[in-house]
Amino acid sequence: MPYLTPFQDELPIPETVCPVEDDRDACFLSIAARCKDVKLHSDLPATPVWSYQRAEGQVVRAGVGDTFLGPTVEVRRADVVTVAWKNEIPKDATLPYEVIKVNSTDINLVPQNLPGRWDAIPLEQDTVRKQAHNLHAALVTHLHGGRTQADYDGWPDNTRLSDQVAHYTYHNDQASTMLWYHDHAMHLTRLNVYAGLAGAWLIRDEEEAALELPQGDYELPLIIQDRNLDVDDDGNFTGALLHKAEVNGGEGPAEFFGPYTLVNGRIWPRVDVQATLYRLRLLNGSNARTYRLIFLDENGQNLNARVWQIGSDQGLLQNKVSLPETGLVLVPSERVDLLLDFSAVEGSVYLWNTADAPFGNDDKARPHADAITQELLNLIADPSVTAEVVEAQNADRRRLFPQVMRFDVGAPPKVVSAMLPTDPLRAARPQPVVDAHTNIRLMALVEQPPPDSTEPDATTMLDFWEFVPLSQEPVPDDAEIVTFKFPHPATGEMQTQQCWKAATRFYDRVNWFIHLDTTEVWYIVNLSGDSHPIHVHLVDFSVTQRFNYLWNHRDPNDPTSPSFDPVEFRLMQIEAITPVDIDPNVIGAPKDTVRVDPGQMVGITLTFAPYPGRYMYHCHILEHEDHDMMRPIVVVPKWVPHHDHA
Ligand SMILES: [Cu+2]
Repeated sequence: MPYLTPFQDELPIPETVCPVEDDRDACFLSIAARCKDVKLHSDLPATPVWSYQRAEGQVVRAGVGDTFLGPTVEVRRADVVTVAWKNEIPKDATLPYEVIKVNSTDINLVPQNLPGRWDAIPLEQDTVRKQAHNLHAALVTHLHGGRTQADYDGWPDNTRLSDQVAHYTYHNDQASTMLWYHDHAMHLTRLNVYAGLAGAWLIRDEEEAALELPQGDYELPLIIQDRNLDVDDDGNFTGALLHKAEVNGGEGPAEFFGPYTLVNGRIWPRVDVQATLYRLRLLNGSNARTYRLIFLDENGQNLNARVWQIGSDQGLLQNKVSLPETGLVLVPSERVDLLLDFSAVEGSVYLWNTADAPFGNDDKARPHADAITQELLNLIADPSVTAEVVEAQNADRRRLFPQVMRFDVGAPPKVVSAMLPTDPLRAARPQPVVDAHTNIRLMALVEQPPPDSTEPDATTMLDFWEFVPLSQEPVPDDAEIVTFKFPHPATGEMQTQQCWKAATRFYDRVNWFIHLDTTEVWYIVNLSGDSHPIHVHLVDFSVTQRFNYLWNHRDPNDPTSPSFDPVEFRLMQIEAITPVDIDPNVIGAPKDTVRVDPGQMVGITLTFAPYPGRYMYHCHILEHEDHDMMRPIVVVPKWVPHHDHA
């Protein structure tokens, strides 16, 4: 297996750009998607990628090094900015890497851990791989977490082809936070984002400024992603990316997990920091991988208790919380705003991942503290430890390389300006009213086996099952009816609601017409075996409920009970049972992406404002989003008449 040295390359930082004002005082930016060759590691040949690049904009901070990530856009709250999103990828260019599936016959090897096309399904049997050879750039940009008018939200079907441009206007009227922009094209999101199309978007406001947080060189965006690499016939890296997914007789998840962890576009980078307080803006920009992150000193001591989280997806927490020693879980698209004082540490600080992929938040799979320390000490003693050695340490073999990056701590700065802020970090935000009249919506996450799992490249579909109460409309004769039992979010009283399964795929009819300016509670039931990051466009939300549940009186958390399989079982009933603690950094946090663990039913409270229009909610595992774990919603003013389907 070809080898790359960790912590060899300096951490790149994308340049920061602000909009330019034109003669009518409008703020304007132009960002072009282009082909580019970039180093992912200094020992690799250059990698062909697709990359967002500044075409027009004011550079307020130069970047460090080269990266495929787009510029970091920085705006003030309520700045109205129009971005020209240009597709400048040549018409004849095709996706700059291979998309392969592996149907592994050797249970002793985990294909996702290995570079190269070993054991790939032959080209003639792999439909997607053939399609990818003829795949040109059809692009549409979504600003994740943005309160964006529906026309500019990046509806997946509204793509722009080569030489076409979309002018999207963003009002940015929301609390200071780090959003991110990325491609959102229908059935192509996983491939376009994997090709490199992503970047950060910072909103600044007075509330944040009042905290006098570390800024400039002391504020680091850290965008974490995983990738796999192609190799030639001699087993050497070619530099090209490789999108490799496991499909074992249709059982495979087909999610992308790669062995190499990149921060800001570089594999296992290092960065020089001074012995002072830093603000770290983390984003999990991976297609599918969840990280469970631990900061370690060079003796392998866990530093998490000394790292403060001050913000979440949608802005500042009211009170800071320290990171759990068991690790900070970050699902795809989640962001955290951290403060770490390097003056209290000597030598180097390592960022370590302890999560398996796929991830089910199973504590039994969490490595013991001693094992983590040993991993680090082994790597420091011999950075060339082969994959086999590391692999042997991971009994589950679903986490090949634990290292993410390294911070090398130098001297303190001459002037220390930033201090740890005191609580509360911000004023309390108005709480949405949840009462007996609050509308409750029910949905389930289901892994649907492919209709013909004998096809070599058969892929599991990931569906949202969307439910509509029987009381709401006449139902078809063959409707699948499911009884839900759950505590009412306002009163706590057990409710029984009979619903029918009204949609499973993206293009099924719209069911959920949501009144503008109203608050709803959504209960999301995870019937699958892995955690899913669920994202709702337009809104921020709070995670307000978390339960274990029974399906058809069976307990999904009981290992002796069969797991739910939609082919084998007809879903009759879901019953919320024991409450589960919400993570301390999620309680009361402004969120736009929520982790829903297997065997759990999670409640989120959301208020739909300020714009009407057609939006969507979806799983942010991009392979799931592209395979129908995505549904449309329509936000509509109360006074607009509604004509029923019936
Ligand atoms: Cu999912």
